[in-house]
Amino acid sequence: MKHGIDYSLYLCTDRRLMTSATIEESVEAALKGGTTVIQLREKDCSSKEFYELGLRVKKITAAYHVPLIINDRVDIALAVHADGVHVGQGDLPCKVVREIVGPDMLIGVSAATLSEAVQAEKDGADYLGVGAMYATNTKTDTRPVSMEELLKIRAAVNIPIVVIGGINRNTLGNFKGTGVDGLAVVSAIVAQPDPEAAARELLRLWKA
Ligand code: TZP
Ligand code: MG
Repeated sequence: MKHGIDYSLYLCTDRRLMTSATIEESVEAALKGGTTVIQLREKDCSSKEFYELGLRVKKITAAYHVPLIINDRVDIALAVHADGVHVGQGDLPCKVVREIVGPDMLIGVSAATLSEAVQAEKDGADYLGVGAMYATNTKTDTRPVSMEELLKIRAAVNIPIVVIGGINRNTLGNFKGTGVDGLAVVSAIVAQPDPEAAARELLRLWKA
């Protein structure tokens, strides 16, 4: 699962914003719409709940042959046999995560600057989440990333890049031709009245 991943449409879950009754329904709708990577992002749940949810979501993503990435929690990623783990600049350092998870698990790193991006690649990251590209209400502690910085990052690293933060049907066109590998979204899928249709439309517009 680690190589040949399609990063085109990368969904981060958010139970506070979702229009679906459950995370599982939200994920499955996104997958039906063609979402290519799922990141399970849980901020306020117990380890046990996160673990059990992770096991249930893993079954769903596996049925669609789509990688499951766990946000922040290396222990949960290992426990549910996720395909990867995603860490921010305030989480365990990428180098340490690599020592823990071994060579085969995907590691994604959030980067908002050129130096963070270069360091992440050096430390064994498999892909980068770069943002926040635009203002977003989904996450409060974001740092803005300019298009200029994104292009510098793209030129400096060889690993795949997904852009995040305010990515939706109106903004995605700005990333065409930038060399980024995909779009990472939260509200543009999970908060929509029809998340499946929303995912399908984002993918269609991105590929057009
Ligand atoms: N990291 C940087 S911005 C962000 C995260 C998790 C939230 C993106 O949410 P949305 O709803 O796609 O703007
Ligand atoms: Mg984090």
